[in-house]
Amino acid sequence: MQIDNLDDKTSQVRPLKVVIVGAGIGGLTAAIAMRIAGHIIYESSRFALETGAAIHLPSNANGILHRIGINPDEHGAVTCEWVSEYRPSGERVFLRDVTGLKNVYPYPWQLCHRIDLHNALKERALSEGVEIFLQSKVTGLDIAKSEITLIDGKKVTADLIIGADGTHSSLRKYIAGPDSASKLSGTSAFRFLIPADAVKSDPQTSHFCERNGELRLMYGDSHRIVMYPCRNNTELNFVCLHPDEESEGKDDDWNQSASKDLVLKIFDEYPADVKALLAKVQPETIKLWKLLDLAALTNWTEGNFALLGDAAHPFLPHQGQGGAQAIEDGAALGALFPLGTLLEDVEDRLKLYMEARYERATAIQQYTRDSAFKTKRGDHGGKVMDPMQFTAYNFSHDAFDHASGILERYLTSRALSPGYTRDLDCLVG
Ligand SMILES: Cc1cc2nc3c(=O)[nH]c(=O)nc-3n(C[C@H](O)[C@H](O)[C@H](O)COP(=O)(O)OP(=O)(O)OC[C@H]3O[C@@H](n4cnc5c(N)ncnc54)[C@H](O)[C@@H]3O)c2cc1C
Ligand SMILES: *[C@@H]1O[C@H](CO)[C@@H](O)[C@H](O)[C@H]1NC(C)=O
Ligand SMILES: *[C@@H]1O[C@H](CO)[C@@H](O)[C@H](O)[C@H]1NC(C)=O
Ligand SMILES: *[C@@H]1O[C@H](CO)[C@@H](O)[C@H](O)[C@H]1NC(C)=O
Ligand SMILES: CC(=O)N[C@H]1CO[C@H](CO)[C@@H](O)[C@@H]1O
Repeated sequence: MQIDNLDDKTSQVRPLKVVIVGAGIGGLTAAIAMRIAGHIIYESSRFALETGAAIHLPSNANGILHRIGINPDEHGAVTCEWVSEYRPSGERVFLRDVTGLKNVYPYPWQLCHRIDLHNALKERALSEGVEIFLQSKVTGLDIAKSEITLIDGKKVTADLIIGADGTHSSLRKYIAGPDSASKLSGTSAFRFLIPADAVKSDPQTSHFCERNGELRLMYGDSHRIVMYPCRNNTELNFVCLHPDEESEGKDDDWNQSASKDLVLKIFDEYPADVKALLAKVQPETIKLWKLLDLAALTNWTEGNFALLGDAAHPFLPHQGQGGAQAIEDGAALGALFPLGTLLEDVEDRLKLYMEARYERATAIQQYTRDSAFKTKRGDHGGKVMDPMQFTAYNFSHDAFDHASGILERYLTSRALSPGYTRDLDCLVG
């Protein structure tokens, strides 16, 4: 990674030099949102671990994407039209038509392939002039010096450093101490995609595709299958949750494989049509993923450094808000660092970022934890939750407007404080 001196000679105010560590969903959103605000951003990451599977874009995240110039419709996103819940016996608990949500919330609730979303963010960031340096693992941070160290030993200083390096964050410990690594939650997931055509063409499974845009939850006591379409309804995304001890995966590997036999064995209590559905998976595409969790950190910021996304608040994937909350963090930073932000204001702006984001992200993090199922090794979950219960709170929030309001109130009250009213004397001569 290489840093040039990119001072903007045409502007009186030197743009802040912002370094973002990690070009995932949250880091890229922050880069684009802050770039639009006029700053110069650097990203360091590797992209090597991008894998398939889909992600929720609820209204609250979808609105942010539109605001930064990304229309998920153009990237194969499918609007969620139905939500259903089934028991492993096949018994239907409910089927809800959620098309009416479009009349309530400003943006649709969509389902998007993660790679398609990531590519869209990457392209948008590059077109905004964001520089992304790959293969640039960050290995150290000195908050007092506002400096990061790269794997090759090179040091880079910045006016603002954002740690957006995901759930396995290596920068989190600089704020939260050595015991802040994400912990195993006791739950693992198989993740894979199955082409919709393969499901439609088999009479035993075609009914799984009878409705477009259906989020189908097949929930047992300690086994859950979550199925939803992406890529214009041409692919079905599966997340098959189960207790860790049934698959015994490795702890720290996003790209580990598992056999089809193991998937079918663990979901053996499900009816024949569900097993016929699961059996359509191409074995080499099955990924096994151990879900990590972390108690809420007390603080995400110190000096001119802040954490964002999964680095600040890793999520269990039970409410489809993990990516969305990372996107909201990025939007809030964009709102709080408009062009002209002074270096001396950075630290206070990051405190406003905490104020804008902490309560909401932490509440949603707790909600997803509660809605997990109980496992032998985990110490959470088991509360009976209506999966639709918190949509209102989660869906109508506009993270950019919320943070802008906080900034406006802060600037107004600061302008009235003694240190600043002195500067107003010139107006009264
Ligand atoms: C491979 C993968 C697959 C996922 N699949 C799903 C899914 O299917 N559905 C879902 O809801 N959620 C999924 N998640 C989680 C979800 O994407 C996150 O909740 C969301 O992306 C949070 O965004 P983030 O930017 O905080 O972290 P991430 O998107 O995880 O991005 C972190 C980035 O930091 C980079 N990085 C890490 N360490 C360093 C370092 N030391 N130096 C430089 N760069 C570093 C990583 O390479 C990565 O690009 C997945 C995450 C990953 C990493
Ligand atoms: C992930 O695993 C597959 C095989 O399962 C392999 O082909 C691929 O190269 C791996 N990707 C990474 C980034 O390791
Ligand atoms: C999905 O459909 C849209 C609109 O028809 C199209 O622009 C887009 O390329 C398609 N995307 C994918 C991933 O199939
Ligand atoms: C977070 O840390 C910063 C800097 O150390 C401190 O000023 C701030 O008060 C802390 N915020 C909270 C909510 O503890
Ligand atoms: C986690 C969380 O804050 N959930 C909220 C979601 O929305 C409902 C309805 O508005 C609230 O009552 C919950 O508190």
